[in-house]
Amino acid sequence: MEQLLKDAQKIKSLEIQGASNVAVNAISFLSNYAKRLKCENIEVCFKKLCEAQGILIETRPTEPAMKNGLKFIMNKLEQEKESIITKYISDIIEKYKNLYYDMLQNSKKRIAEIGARRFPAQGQKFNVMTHCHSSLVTGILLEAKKQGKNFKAINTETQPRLQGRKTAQELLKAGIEVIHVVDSAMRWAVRHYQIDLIIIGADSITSEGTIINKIGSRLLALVAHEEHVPFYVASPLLKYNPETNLGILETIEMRDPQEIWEDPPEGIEILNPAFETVSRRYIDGLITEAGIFASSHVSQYFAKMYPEMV
Ligand code: RUB
Repeated sequence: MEQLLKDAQKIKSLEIQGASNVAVNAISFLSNYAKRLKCENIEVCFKKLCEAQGILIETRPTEPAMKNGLKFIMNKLEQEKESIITKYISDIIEKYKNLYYDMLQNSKKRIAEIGARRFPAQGQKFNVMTHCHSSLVTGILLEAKKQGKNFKAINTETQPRLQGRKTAQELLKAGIEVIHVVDSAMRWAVRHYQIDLIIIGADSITSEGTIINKIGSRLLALVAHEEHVPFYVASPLLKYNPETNLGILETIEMRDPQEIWEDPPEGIEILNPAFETVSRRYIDGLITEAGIFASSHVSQYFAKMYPEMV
């Protein structure tokens, strides 16, 4: 358990960051934990695995791709419980971990292909903007670049953890022209660079088609609305939170105030919400592995593609 707690801390502390990355690592941590487990019988094994699942889920409250992945593995295990031989339990977990990993990777590839089609043909100028760091968004931009499309990327630094620098570095490395601005310049940048398209990632999607992403995302969506710039969200369907369909509200993670001000004078309340909602009204399309559609249709597409996860 000690190693699992250390692994969980890597997610909690943001050493491992970004919804997809968090999901991939969390399922690996569960699988590695299972390999280290020594249990006398299957019941004890299940109890320990459920405990580990709970610890991992609690690291980041707004991450359904992780939660869906862990639940996918545990549900599969539950279905096969009667026939499992205790010493082979880790092999079964590894198998379903790999299956979920492949689902995420295949989605990512497909989203990159679909998203890149939104960029005009080679030769035409195009300015695209993003916020924070999303591997789905960088995947689209890298694919567009690979296809020889000509564009500039404008990105925000993303306070307080500056994930925007990661985006800027990845794009630069791929030879993409990057303009990096402070978050409060996002409105200025949209107008100044006459942005043609905005794409952000998502941490969670609710049954109404609201997306939850890094704080600042709603501001960018409102700017897009005001300036008539198409606003897209790139996300695998696996970030849909099926519990929202049952009336449960998605949780917005509040992070340590020290990320904002390490040593503030006494008497100041500092709040550090990690994420915020963007209503479907401001989203022109959700770019998923099933295609581009209105975010309000997410639950139907999710049920169609991943029926056993509903
Ligand atoms: C990262 C963030 C990203 C989404 C999507 O927040 O908001 O836009 O997680 O990432 P944090 P991806 O740094 O707090 O985890 O598209 O890679 O899944």
